[in-house]
Amino acid sequence: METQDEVLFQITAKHLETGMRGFPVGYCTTSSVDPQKGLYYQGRPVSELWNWEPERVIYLLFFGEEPTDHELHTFKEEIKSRSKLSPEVKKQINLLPKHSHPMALFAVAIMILGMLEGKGDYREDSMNLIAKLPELVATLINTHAGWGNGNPSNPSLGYIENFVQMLQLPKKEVGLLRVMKSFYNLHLDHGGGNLSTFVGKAIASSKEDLYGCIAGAMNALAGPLHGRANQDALEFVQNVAKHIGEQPKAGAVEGYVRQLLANDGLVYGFGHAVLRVEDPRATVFYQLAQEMYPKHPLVKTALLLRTEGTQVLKENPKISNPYPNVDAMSGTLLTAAGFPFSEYYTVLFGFSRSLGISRQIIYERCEAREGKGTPIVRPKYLFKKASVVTTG
Ligand code: AMX
Repeated sequence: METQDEVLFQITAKHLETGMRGFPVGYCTTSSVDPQKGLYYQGRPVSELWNWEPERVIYLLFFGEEPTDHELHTFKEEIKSRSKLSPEVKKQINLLPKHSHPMALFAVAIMILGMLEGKGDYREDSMNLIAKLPELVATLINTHAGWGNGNPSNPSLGYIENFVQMLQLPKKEVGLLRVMKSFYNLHLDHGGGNLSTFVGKAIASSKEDLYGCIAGAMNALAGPLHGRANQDALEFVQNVAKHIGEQPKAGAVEGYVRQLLANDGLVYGFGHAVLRVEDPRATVFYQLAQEMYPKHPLVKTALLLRTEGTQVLKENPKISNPYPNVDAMSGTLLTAAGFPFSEYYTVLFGFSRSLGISRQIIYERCEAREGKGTPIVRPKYLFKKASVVTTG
């Protein structure tokens, strides 16, 4: 633990307008991100627990310890008993405009849930939100995609099992459940300072209720530099594959990336604000894809991008991290597993991340500073006269 007078970070003028990169602002009691080793949940590397039962990982993050079999059973029952979405919430989700991006619907759907079922208690609302998200997200995707009402909820199947069976997919592949479970487990939390989590906690510092905080956090996640990178990364891999054909070669991939960067393009799925190595979550997705779908043309392209993309990005010294991040392979893997609907990828990310954000909000509102909670967020901006903007 730090001593009260210890200098943790020095802010000089060069740190202004850098997105607060690396400024320590508080404690995170769920997870941490090491630039060289990646993500840890409660001190355990995600490489150890990505293929656990999702409810076990949720429990670990929420309560700080791996559950005993009895504790896990009781927790599953608790989630089951809270899981039903009311017909009114479903009706309102069905009425939302279908032409918008699903992330906009997701944020609004969370607000609707809060309006109709919010209790105004962070712990209670978090547990209800987590329990109801499988049905809420399945309802949202089914209605937005025009796939019909989907199968009724059956929480006895298991948390992600129930979610997948509620999706009214045109066709279900055998490997989808395994991929969805690993996707869910690996997106649950990512330290305290990632944008959506920080935004959620900043909103909570005004004592807004949990639903308002998570809806705001989802709007932050919706941006292409953050959560929506998983949708853009798949579209990027598809574009590369379209240009270089179904039998991709390293040289062609390298040439494509080089040209993209020469035109100031972004290599989606690469780079990170904190990590300085390949994201261990991406490593898991690469391994799964190689094991489950080695012949899929997009998998082959994404694997070539892993090496060639990194090589070309390394040549540019301004890029702090030339390695794949979590989004580099997740969409390609979901596509190979029979879920090629990229506009829903960020919703799947948010479905999972809502857990970590909710738990961190509980800490900041109900546990930090001996239960008093952290004060309202209020950083300082220095006045600077803006240059005159002329119109017309
Ligand atoms: N392709 C092209 N240029 C890149 C790049 C990439 N993958 N990653 C970084 N750069 C550029 C930046 O745009 C920046 O350019 P500028 O100086 O002209 O503004 C410069 O390199 C320095 O950036 P950085 O310090 O390396 O990264 P950052 O902390 O500012 O940004 C991130 C991190 C993730 C936004 C950035 O790497 C990026 O835009 N990557 C592509 C989008 C992406 O995959 N996002 C997902 C991130 C994970 C997540 O939240 N889901």
